[in-house]
Amino acid sequence: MSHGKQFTLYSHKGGPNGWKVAFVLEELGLTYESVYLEFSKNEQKAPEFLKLCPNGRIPALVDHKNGDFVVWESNAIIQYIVDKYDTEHKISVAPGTDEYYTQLQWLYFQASGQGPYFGQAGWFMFYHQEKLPSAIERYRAEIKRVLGVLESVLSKQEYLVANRVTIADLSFVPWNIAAATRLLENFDFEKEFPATAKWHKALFERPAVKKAWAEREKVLAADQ
Ligand SMILES: N[C@@H](CCC(=O)N[C@@H](CS)C(=O)NCC(=O)O)C(=O)O
Repeated sequence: MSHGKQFTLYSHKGGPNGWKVAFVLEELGLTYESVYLEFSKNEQKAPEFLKLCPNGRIPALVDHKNGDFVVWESNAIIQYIVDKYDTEHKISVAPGTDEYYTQLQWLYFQASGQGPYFGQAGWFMFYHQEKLPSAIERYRAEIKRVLGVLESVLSKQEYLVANRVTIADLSFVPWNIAAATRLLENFDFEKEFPATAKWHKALFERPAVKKAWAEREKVLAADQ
């Protein structure tokens, strides 16, 4: 490690999953160096990266303060970060409490219910070699279903856990940006899911989230 920062974050400039880790590191003021892998060169499947992350996908995090400990899977990464370094529970709840399992519940739901389905919508819209309208329709319907689940809860409470922002909320931000901006057609977020849109906007306006997202825009623009 030559950069002198606490963490190395293996990420991708465009892909949503690395950015939620950046949000959490920024929220906690932890130092990190991002290494952006090039999917066009298949760097995420290169032997050096597979040694860190056998799944061959970003993100992966190396904690240089903890003997170069490596963790991958974005929600496992953010759970690791807060369990170890958010001891004041600024954006997390205390391990072992009931709320901790509610937080875990939303993190599992994000990783199994939001990420893969929103990702498949993107795949069938932008990358699949054939145009398969039924597949696009299926995953778009699933996006709306997931937003409906969030709406049913957020219309009764401001945040998912403990009445304040936690990693559970932050984990949904990158894919909800994709839903709001490019995965759905003729979509009026505020009208269809008002409480979820309000929650999403509040999260997106947090300085840590804005800072990480501005970095994303900067590194993407540099490639143009
Ligand atoms: N469940 C994983 C998903 C990771 C994932 O799908 N990452 C994408 C980028 S956002 C990736 O690395 N894609 C490259 C590939 O599949 O080869 C997580 O949350 O970390």
